[in-house]
Amino acid sequence: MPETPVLYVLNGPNLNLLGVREPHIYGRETLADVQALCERAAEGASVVFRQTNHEGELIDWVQEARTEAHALVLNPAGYGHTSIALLDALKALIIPIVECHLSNPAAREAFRHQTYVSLAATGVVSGFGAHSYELAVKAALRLVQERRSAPTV
Ligand code: CA2
Repeated sequence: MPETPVLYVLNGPNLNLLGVREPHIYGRETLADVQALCERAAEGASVVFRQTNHEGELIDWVQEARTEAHALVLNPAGYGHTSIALLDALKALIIPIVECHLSNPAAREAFRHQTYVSLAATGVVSGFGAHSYELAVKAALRLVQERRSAPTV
Protein backbone atom coordinates (compact mmCIF):
# COMPACT_ATOMS: atom_id res chain seq x y z
CA MET A 1 0.00 0.00 0.00
CA PRO A 2 1.67 3.30 -1.07
CA GLU A 3 2.23 6.06 1.48
CA THR A 4 -0.62 8.63 1.68
CA PRO A 5 0.49 11.69 -0.32
CA VAL A 6 1.09 14.85 1.68
CA LEU A 7 0.21 18.05 -0.12
CA TYR A 8 1.28 21.47 1.13
CA VAL A 9 -1.03 24.34 0.07
CA LEU A 10 0.70 27.60 0.96
CA ASN A 11 -0.80 31.07 0.65
CA GLY A 12 0.96 34.42 0.65
CA PRO A 13 0.12 37.89 1.90
CA ASN A 14 -3.37 39.35 2.16
CA LEU A 15 -5.13 36.13 1.19
CA ASN A 16 -6.53 36.09 4.74
CA LEU A 17 -8.79 38.90 3.44
CA LEU A 18 -10.45 36.65 0.87
CA GLY A 19 -14.20 37.02 0.78
CA VAL A 20 -13.98 40.19 2.84
CA ARG A 21 -12.77 42.69 0.22
CA GLU A 22 -12.56 42.91 -3.58
CA PRO A 23 -15.01 40.04 -4.29
CA HIS A 24 -15.27 41.24 -7.90
CA ILE A 25 -11.62 40.20 -8.39
CA TYR A 26 -11.09 37.34 -5.95
CA GLY A 27 -14.60 35.93 -5.43
CA ARG A 28 -16.82 35.56 -2.37
CA GLU A 29 -15.25 32.44 -0.85
CA THR A 30 -13.22 32.90 2.30
CA LEU A 31 -9.82 31.25 2.82
CA ALA A 32 -11.57 28.73 5.11
CA ASP A 33 -13.87 27.87 2.19
CA VAL A 34 -10.83 27.42 -0.05
CA GLN A 35 -9.21 25.13 2.53
CA ALA A 36 -12.35 22.96 2.68
CA LEU A 37 -12.42 22.82 -1.11
CA CYS A 38 -8.76 21.70 -1.23
CA GLU A 39 -9.40 19.00 1.37
CA ARG A 40 -12.36 17.69 -0.67
CA ALA A 41 -10.36 17.79 -3.90
CA ALA A 42 -7.49 15.89 -2.26
CA GLU A 43 -9.66 12.75 -1.89
CA GLY A 44 -7.91 11.29 1.14
CA ALA A 45 -4.48 12.77 0.57
CA SER A 46 -3.24 14.74 3.55
CA VAL A 47 -3.45 18.53 3.11
CA VAL A 48 -1.35 21.01 5.08
CA PHE A 49 -3.00 24.38 4.38
CA ARG A 50 -1.43 27.63 5.63
CA GLN A 51 -1.40 31.40 4.99
CA THR A 52 1.10 34.03 6.04
CA ASN A 53 1.69 37.73 5.50
CA HIS A 54 5.43 37.31 6.09
CA GLU A 55 7.97 36.50 3.38
CA GLY A 56 10.41 34.72 5.70
CA GLU A 57 7.68 32.53 7.15
CA LEU A 58 6.55 31.56 3.65
CA ILE A 59 10.14 30.63 2.80
CA ASP A 60 10.44 28.57 6.01
CA TRP A 61 7.31 26.64 4.99
CA VAL A 62 8.64 26.07 1.46
CA GLN A 63 11.81 24.67 3.01
CA GLU A 64 9.69 22.45 5.28
CA ALA A 65 7.79 21.19 2.23
CA ARG A 66 11.12 20.06 0.76
CA THR A 67 11.31 17.24 3.31
CA GLU A 68 7.68 16.84 4.45
CA ALA A 69 5.54 17.08 1.29
CA HIS A 70 5.08 15.09 -1.89
CA ALA A 71 3.85 18.17 -3.78
CA LEU A 72 3.35 21.89 -3.24
CA VAL A 73 0.47 24.13 -4.34
CA LEU A 74 1.49 27.75 -3.88
CA ASN A 75 -0.42 30.99 -4.23
CA PRO A 76 2.45 33.36 -3.55
CA ALA A 77 0.14 36.41 -3.91
CA GLY A 78 2.18 39.63 -4.22
CA TYR A 79 5.46 37.88 -3.34
CA GLY A 80 5.24 35.95 -6.59
CA HIS A 81 5.96 39.19 -8.44
CA THR A 82 8.73 40.41 -6.15
CA SER A 83 10.57 37.71 -4.23
CA ILE A 84 13.82 36.27 -5.57
CA ALA A 85 14.33 34.74 -2.11
CA LEU A 86 11.10 32.78 -2.54
CA LEU A 87 12.26 31.61 -5.99
CA ASP A 88 15.59 30.49 -4.50
CA ALA A 89 13.75 28.45 -1.86
CA LEU A 90 11.50 26.86 -4.50
CA LYS A 91 14.47 25.92 -6.64
CA ALA A 92 15.76 23.70 -3.82
CA LEU A 93 12.64 21.51 -4.08
CA ILE A 94 12.52 18.33 -6.12
CA ILE A 95 8.76 17.76 -5.59
CA PRO A 96 6.16 19.09 -8.11
CA ILE A 97 5.18 22.74 -7.60
CA VAL A 98 1.84 24.04 -8.87
CA GLU A 99 1.54 27.82 -8.86
CA CYS A 100 -2.06 28.87 -8.25
CA HIS A 101 -3.88 32.20 -8.62
CA LEU A 102 -7.52 33.11 -8.11
CA SER A 103 -7.42 35.85 -10.73
CA ASN A 104 -5.64 35.76 -14.08
CA PRO A 105 -2.63 38.01 -13.45
CA ALA A 106 -1.78 38.05 -17.19
CA ALA A 107 -5.03 39.94 -17.83
CA ARG A 108 -4.35 42.55 -15.13
CA GLU A 109 -1.77 45.31 -14.58
CA ALA A 110 1.61 44.86 -16.33
CA PHE A 111 3.45 44.37 -13.03
CA ARG A 112 1.42 41.19 -12.46
CA HIS A 113 2.26 39.65 -15.83
CA GLN A 114 5.33 37.81 -14.58
CA THR A 115 6.08 35.90 -11.44
CA TYR A 116 9.44 34.63 -10.24
CA VAL A 117 7.59 31.58 -8.95
CA SER A 118 6.75 30.49 -12.51
CA LEU A 119 10.47 29.93 -13.13
CA ALA A 120 10.39 27.08 -10.59
CA ALA A 121 6.80 25.85 -11.04
CA THR A 122 5.91 22.63 -12.80
CA GLY A 123 2.71 24.34 -13.97
CA VAL A 124 0.40 27.28 -13.28
CA VAL A 125 -3.38 27.47 -12.72
CA SER A 126 -4.96 30.92 -12.73
CA GLY A 127 -8.16 32.78 -13.38
CA PHE A 128 -10.81 30.39 -12.06
CA GLY A 129 -11.41 31.88 -8.62
CA ALA A 130 -11.48 29.31 -5.82
CA HIS A 131 -11.83 26.61 -8.48
CA SER A 132 -8.17 27.32 -9.41
CA TYR A 133 -7.19 25.65 -6.12
CA GLU A 134 -9.28 22.57 -6.89
CA LEU A 135 -7.61 22.24 -10.29
CA ALA A 136 -4.18 22.85 -8.76
CA VAL A 137 -4.69 20.17 -6.08
CA LYS A 138 -5.85 17.65 -8.69
CA ALA A 139 -2.87 18.47 -10.92
CA ALA A 140 -0.43 18.17 -8.02
CA LEU A 141 -1.79 14.76 -7.01
CA ARG A 142 -1.67 13.58 -10.61
CA LEU A 143 2.01 14.57 -10.75
CA VAL A 144 2.70 12.65 -7.53
CA GLN A 145 1.00 9.54 -8.95
CA GLU A 146 2.91 9.86 -12.22
CA ARG A 147 6.22 10.08 -10.38
CA ARG A 148 5.35 7.05 -8.30
CA SER A 149 4.48 4.96 -11.33
CA ALA A 150 7.48 6.12 -13.40
CA PRO A 151 10.04 3.37 -13.90
CA THR A 152 13.21 3.85 -11.90
CA VAL A 153 16.53 3.42 -13.66
O1 CA2 B 1 -5.05 36.10 -8.13
C1 CA2 B 1 -4.31 35.74 -7.20
O2 CA2 B 1 -4.52 34.72 -6.55
C2 CA2 B 1 -3.16 36.64 -6.78
O3 CA2 B 1 -2.08 35.78 -6.37
C3 CA2 B 1 -3.66 37.47 -5.63
C4 CA2 B 1 -2.64 38.49 -5.14
C5 CA2 B 1 -2.12 39.33 -6.30
O4 CA2 B 1 -1.08 40.18 -5.85
C6 CA2 B 1 -1.60 38.47 -7.43
O5 CA2 B 1 -1.22 39.32 -8.50
C7 CA2 B 1 -2.66 37.51 -7.92
C8 CA2 B 1 -3.29 39.43 -4.12
C9 CA2 B 1 -3.83 38.72 -2.92
C10 CA2 B 1 -4.63 39.69 -2.12
O6 CA2 B 1 -5.81 39.08 -1.73
C11 CA2 B 1 -6.85 39.86 -1.35
C12 CA2 B 1 -8.04 39.22 -1.19
C13 CA2 B 1 -9.15 39.94 -0.81
C14 CA2 B 1 -9.04 41.30 -0.59
C15 CA2 B 1 -7.84 41.93 -0.75
C16 CA2 B 1 -6.73 41.21 -1.14
